[in-house]
Amino acid sequence: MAISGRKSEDDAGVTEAGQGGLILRPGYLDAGAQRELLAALRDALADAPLFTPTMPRTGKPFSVRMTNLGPLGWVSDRDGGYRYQATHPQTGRLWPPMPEALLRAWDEIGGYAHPPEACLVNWYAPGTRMGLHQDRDEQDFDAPVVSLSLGDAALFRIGGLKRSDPTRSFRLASGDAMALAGASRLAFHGVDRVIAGTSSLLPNGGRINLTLRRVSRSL
Ligand code: MD3
Ligand code: FE
Repeated sequence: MAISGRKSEDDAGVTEAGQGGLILRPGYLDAGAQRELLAALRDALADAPLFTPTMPRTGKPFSVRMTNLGPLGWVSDRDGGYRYQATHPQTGRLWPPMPEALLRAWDEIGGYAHPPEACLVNWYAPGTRMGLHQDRDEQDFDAPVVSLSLGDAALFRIGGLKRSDPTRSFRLASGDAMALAGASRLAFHGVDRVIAGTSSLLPNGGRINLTLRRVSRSL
């Protein structure tokens, strides 16, 4: 497809004033672009299968399963903790490349001069949650984080720089894109729940979130 996934220009991005740097683009990927991205992901997952990260020290498994695309991938296990590395923890192979549609989303929504280095693929089986956390394993907090959602909608929650700051929540639906920059980059956030039956993209339900990140500092 030529310019896949671009809806018309008039569904302009929503910028949250009170939450500096949060940009929401509902319906960024149309149905065809969602299917194309899913097909590319299926190929990538055949090479870099989903794995279950475990918590540093305790070894408690995450409820979300993950894999990565691009030069670096985010991993976690009991002994090594949270980190980025170039290889899949189980296969030892390099992560597959990011599909073109993701690089385009990074440019269009993130608008950052340097390319993304990691695309974390989160797989939420129906009923899975992700607790409130900050993303701070990167060196470059000036770069935005760009997220794309596929499949069932999620109730996403975001607060401030302290865990105790007030939060608000909204739905992220299949095809929605979001960028977090500036003050939002280090905001606490999480996924309260996945809302079954809200998308027919994935035949058995569930949700995929793709998070594009810059890891290294580029001066
Ligand atoms: C807000 N993923 O992988 S994506 C994560 O839906 C993560 O899978 C969620 O939080 C998910 O770390 C949320 C949107 C997102 C990504 C990074 C952020 C929101 C963010 C970083 C800072 C603030
Ligand atoms: Fe996060």
